[in-house]
Amino acid sequence: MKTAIITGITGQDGAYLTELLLNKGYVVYGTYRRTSSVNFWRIEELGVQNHPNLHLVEYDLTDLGASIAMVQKVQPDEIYNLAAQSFVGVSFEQPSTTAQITGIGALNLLEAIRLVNPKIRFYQASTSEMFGKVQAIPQAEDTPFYPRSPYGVAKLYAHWMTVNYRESYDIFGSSGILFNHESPLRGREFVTRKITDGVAKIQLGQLDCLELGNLDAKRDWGYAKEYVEGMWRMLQADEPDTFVLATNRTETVRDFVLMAFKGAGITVDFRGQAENETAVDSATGKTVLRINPKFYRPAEVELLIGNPERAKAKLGWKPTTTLEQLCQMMVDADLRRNEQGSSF
Ligand code: NDP
Ligand code: GDR
Repeated sequence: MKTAIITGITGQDGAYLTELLLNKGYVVYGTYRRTSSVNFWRIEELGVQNHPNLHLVEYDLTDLGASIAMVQKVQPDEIYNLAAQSFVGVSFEQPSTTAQITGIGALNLLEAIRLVNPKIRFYQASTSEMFGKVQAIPQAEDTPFYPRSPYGVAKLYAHWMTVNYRESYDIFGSSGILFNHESPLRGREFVTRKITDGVAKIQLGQLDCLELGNLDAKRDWGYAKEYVEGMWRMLQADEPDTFVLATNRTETVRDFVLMAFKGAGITVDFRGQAENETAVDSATGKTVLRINPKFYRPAEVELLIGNPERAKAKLGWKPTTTLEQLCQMMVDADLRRNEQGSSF
């Protein structure tokens, strides 16, 4: 029976990975931060919060001493570092906090592994945001990095630290460069969930109009549940490495808006341009989407599309859920939640 530490168990990926590892017979130590109102809604929704092999550990990634103590106490076989200040928009407002959590936080865990037991396998949640400004299409493991946000820069530091500890201390540290992955458990601040939640509320008469920023940004969106399987495969491989996980399909935010409205049975037409663009319900003539410039970012990542060939060849990993299926799954979940008055 293997033991794993998952940092960030209250997040989307933490919840799905917890479910996956418990199903595989692991003992899981899932970390969460102390706050005045900790929220375990995701692992509750997956029905794993009371699993006998799940232990919840209070832990803050920015504390080196706590990192060493936790690794010493748990003596895990594997550590999955999913905790981060993960919202790109907020990283422009809080660059220093983001650097501490998202960048130095990973280093703290690597140091803990080096000092306590260098045989522990380490997964670092790296991101397509490290590619940032387009240098190649599609982006693969050898594409040059050009991050466009304090979040992307902090993640790049953590990525290179993982590579450096692999090369310097022979630590099994793998870095998964994951492109956007979504699900009904996605936080509502991220654009796909914001859209599906807003569309569901509009359908149910609980909201008049959705407000978004840049509709032209293109993203390679996959299904989170499939991506956590890829994380696990990376730590079962013979050698540590860097892997891209992506679908190799890219769509605009506008395309996702259309898809979500369609999924809720509403047909919309886009009118106007740039900051004056709107979407109108073609049956009622009501404006159901407008642009709010406050959702634009100081620097934008315009186009992401990933090449997952290495993961396919070396890990046997490939995504199967289409964007249409994913979007419909999210719309249905948000229709159900909003009908029941759920606040998540
Ligand atoms: P979420 O934002 O849903 O979850 C982030 C988790 O990190 C939460 O559990 C959060 O806790 C925790 N956390 C934040 N700060 C700290 C801290 N100081 N100490 C301990 N824990 C902390 O992210 P996702 O699940 O979507 O993503 C998982 C990881 O993968 C992140 O590192 C993200 O940057 C990365 N990633 C995500 C992608 C995606 O498309 N989802 C793509 C590529 C990379 P709390 O609930 O208390 O805030
Ligand atoms: P991203 O995801 O920045 O790619 O980071 P997000 O969903 O926040 O934005 C995607 C694109 O949509 C545009 N956008 C908006 N975004 C938000 N959040 N809200 C809006 O109203 C809005 N309008 C337009 C954005 O400008 C952007 O271009 C996610 C996170 O999960 C990261 O942690 C992860 O590393 C990357 O995906 C891969």
